[in-house]
This record gives sequence, C-alpha cells and structure tokens, in this order.
Amino acid sequence: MTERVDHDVVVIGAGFAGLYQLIRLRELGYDVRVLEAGDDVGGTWYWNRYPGARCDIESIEYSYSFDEALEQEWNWSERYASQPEILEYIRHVADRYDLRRDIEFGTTVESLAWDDEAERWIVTGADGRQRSARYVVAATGCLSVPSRPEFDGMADFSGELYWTSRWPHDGVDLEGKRVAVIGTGSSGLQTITEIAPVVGSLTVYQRTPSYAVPAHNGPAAPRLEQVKPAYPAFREESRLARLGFHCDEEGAGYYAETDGADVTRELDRRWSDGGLCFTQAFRDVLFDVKANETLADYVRDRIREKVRDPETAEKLIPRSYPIGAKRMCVDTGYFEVYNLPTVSLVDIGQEPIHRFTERGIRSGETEREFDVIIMATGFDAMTGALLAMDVRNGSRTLREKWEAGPRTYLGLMTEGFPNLFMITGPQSPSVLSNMMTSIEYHVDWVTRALEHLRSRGLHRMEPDRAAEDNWVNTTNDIGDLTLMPRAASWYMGANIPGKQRVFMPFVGGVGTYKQIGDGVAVAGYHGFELA
Ligand code: NA7
Repeated sequence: MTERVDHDVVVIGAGFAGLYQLIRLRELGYDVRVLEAGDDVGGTWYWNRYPGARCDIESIEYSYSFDEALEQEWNWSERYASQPEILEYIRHVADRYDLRRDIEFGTTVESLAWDDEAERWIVTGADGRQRSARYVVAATGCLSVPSRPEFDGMADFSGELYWTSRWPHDGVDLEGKRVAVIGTGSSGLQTITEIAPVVGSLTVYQRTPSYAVPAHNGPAAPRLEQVKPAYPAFREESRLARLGFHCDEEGAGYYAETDGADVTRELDRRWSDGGLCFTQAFRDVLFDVKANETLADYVRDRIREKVRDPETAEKLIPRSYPIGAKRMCVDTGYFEVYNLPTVSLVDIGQEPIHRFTERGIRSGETEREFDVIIMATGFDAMTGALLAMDVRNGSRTLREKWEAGPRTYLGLMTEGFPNLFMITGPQSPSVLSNMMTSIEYHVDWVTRALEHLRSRGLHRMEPDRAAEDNWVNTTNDIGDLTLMPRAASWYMGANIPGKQRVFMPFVGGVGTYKQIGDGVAVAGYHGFELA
C-alpha cells in the first residue's frame, strides 16, 4: 500500500496562479503542497516555447503586483515580453521565495476524490501516489490542455510534426525547410511571423481568419519610467478596469453618440498606440452591430493595405464573426509575411484538408510536400484541465455535472464539491482579462476565505445551489447581451468536437466582478455554506 501524505492545502499547477497561491498560504502558516505536471515552474510559459511566443498584454501590466520591491527591481526589456523573458521572471520569483521546496514536479494529478467523512480530498497522481488535503486549489490554467485534432493519415507523415503548445525544449531547426502551419489564432500568427523569413517555404492552412491589431512592440523603458514611481496606484486602476489593464476607458464614448470624424480619429489613435485596447475604442463595440462593423471594417482595410496580392488579402480578411467575439490577436508584421514569395495561404474552407500523407498534406486536389508540420490548433479552454482530472464526490462527478456546460459560483467553486477552489475558473472574467490581475484577485479571495474559515474554527465551504444557479444565469444573460456568442470560438467551447456550446467567461468586466466578489466576502460569504 502506498503511503499517503496529508497537507492542509494541495495546489495543482505551478504557473503564475499556483506560485502566488503557495506564497500567500505559506506565509500564513499553511502546510501547502504544489503538484505540477511539468519539470519546472511556469505553466503556460513553460510549455508554449514556440518561435515568436510572446505575451500580448504589456509587461508593466502582465506581472505580479503583490511584491512592491520585485515590481521596482525587475526591468522588462520589451513593451510586450517574450516567452523566454517571462519564464525567466517566473523562475526568479520561484528562487526569490524559495518555492521549489514545496513543489513536486513531473506530477500529473489524475483524480480528486472527496472523502465526506474525513472532510478531505484524496489527490491521486498518475504515478499512483496519493496525498490528502483539507482544501484543493486548482490553478490548472484556462489554456493548458492542447486541442489535438486528428487528421487521417497523421501517423503516416514521415517528416517532423510539432504542436506549438508542446514545443521541444531544445528548439527546432527550421532553416531552409518546407514548413506547414495549421491554425491562425494567436499562436499560429506569432509562429508564422517569426519563422517566415527563416524557412525555405511556408504554407499556412487557415480555417478562420483572425482580426489582428499591431503590437508596436519596442523597449519597455519609457513605460517603466513613467509607471514605476506610482506603481501601486497604477495597479489599483488595473484591478478596477474592464479588462484588468489600462485601456483609457474614460476616453471611450458610445459609438452611436460619436460623429464620423471623431470615430476615425479615435480608431487611428488606438491603432497607432497598438495592442488590444483598440477593441475598447467605444463602449458599445460588443453590443452594437454597427459599432462592431465599423471596427471590423477598419481592420479589414488595414489588411488590404498590407497584403499586396488582392486575392490573398481577401482570404485573410475575417468576415464571418464580429470583431472581439473570438480572441483578438496582436501582431508584429503578420499580414506582411504573405508578401514574401516563399509564403502561401491555403483557405481550408475552399480547399479542405483530406488527409496527411507520408510526404505532406493532401487538401482539395493538391498534395503538398513538407519537411515539418506545425499544429497551432489551440486548447480545450477553461474547462479542459479541470475535466481532465476525475473529480468526484461519492457517485457524483464533475464531468457529469458539467456535461451541459460548466456551473460555478463566481468561477471560484462549484456546488457539490466542497473545499475545491478554482483560480480563474469558468464564469469568471479570466480569459477576457489580463490574467495576472484575475489570478491575483482569485488567489487573494481564496486566501481570505480560508482565513475566514480558520479563524472561526470552520473547515468546509461550498456554494449553495441557488447562488450558483443565479450566477450561471447572470453570466449567460450578460453574455447574451453581447455579440460574443455569434462566433464559433473557444469561449463557446466550439473548437472542441462534442463540447457543449456555452459562453464560458463572465463578460461583465474585471472591476465589476471584483465588486461582486468583495461584496460576497464582506457579507460573510453570501451564497456559500460554511460548516
Ligand atoms: P486558438 O486561438 O484556439 O487558435 C487555434 C487555431 O487553430 C484557429 O485558427 C483554429 O481555427 C485552428 N484550428 C483548430 N482546429 C483546427 C482543425 N481541426 N483544422 C484546421 N484548423 C484548426 O489557439 P491559440 O493557441 O492560437 O491561442 C490561444 C490563446 O493563447 C490566445 O487566444 C491567447 O489568449 C493566448 P478556428 O478559428 O477554430 O476555425
């Protein structure tokens, strides 16, 4: 029989969320164990090492705010940090707080079973080893389980096959090779832009074109100098902002109330600033079809300007969904890549992929030969990592409970599964926000809740059914007010065959969500049963 180790808290995942949770709980004297599938810290930034991988939230915002000394000492080199620099930052934090001694690497959690009598979770790893914990915090990430679409003949392909989300740690030599990329979301765009000048030839297989805004990346120094003297106040503004980072919300009016010249001026201004704040040009972009179309047309015109071949430009122009309803991309010369004589675009809509062959890919009537095929096909978002574990309380499983879509209260807990917390779970702003702001808020909320329980001699917490039902309805209702459900996006679960189509994130904004979450806590955890 294997020996079982008991802890106060087991945290699953050693990315930004898991590490911060460990720091907070350890300083309060909890016995915490972090279980991490990878061989080091970093989560998303540990796995996604593909060429060109980069954050599309600015470095001054996409970093921890809890440690003011760290905030002052760390100097980002670029406005948008690259994956290696973000990973270096996470490793620095792990060293600074000596975190690795409480983390077990190479440990994939397979199951979580609630022992109702002992009021503890039994956590079993893929290696069969068990731990028990009063509380479990799933810091498992929203985009951590790769989606791996199966094409006929995939196993027959004799060249190299890679997934951006599981890129080899020692890199891949692509120089001069014939390369195919399948997928044109953020990962695809970044990969394509980076490798295009290096490879011998590049063929991009596109199912749905993406809207992309230029990053205008550059040195971080000017922003750091501006922000550092008043960093705490800057962070507080981010916590109350709609997206969890600064987007000049006050400067944005309603499209319907703005005259034509001012519309163009505002779009030009945001376009030349660069980044995701372009979508915040007007308050009604996600509600008003006309406002949305105006932004979409603006981006379409920019694509036409950038791509020389009109036929290719038309293929690259998104038309089938509102701008912002799928995750916006931030690019650094993506569209211009198609002006290179070595790059070609295959529209899968016109020329469906039939199968992989020994030498390449057969689509439509054509077989193209490749040395390397790169899959940038995304993730089983938001629920994927939670449901990859067998989570059960007696005969009740989370998989069954969420069959028709996730059900949570505040995206933090789910009824029937006591003492199991989720960081950036479904029905919280998470993927619609600066993840760092959302992560820190959730970790602080969970920490405060555990302290609330401990100080009152309580040790069990669970949402009540009515509160959860209300929250699910609220999230759905707000989602339905927007144009977001009109896209077959991963926000809707639409990229995974068989997955229930439900709009998963809370679209009401980070600031509003914080007010609700704070209010619930202040009201003695209203909507939760504490025992
Ligand atoms: P995304 O945004 O989900 O992009 C995946 C891309 O792969 C997208 O263009 C998909 O087309 C395409 N795809 C997925 N499955 C297939 C199949 N079977 N055939 C052809 N094409 C396919 O993931 P990313 O990794 O790029 O970005 C994830 C997030 O990381 C990003 O939003 C940022 O938050 C950071 P589709 O659009 O579904 O038609």
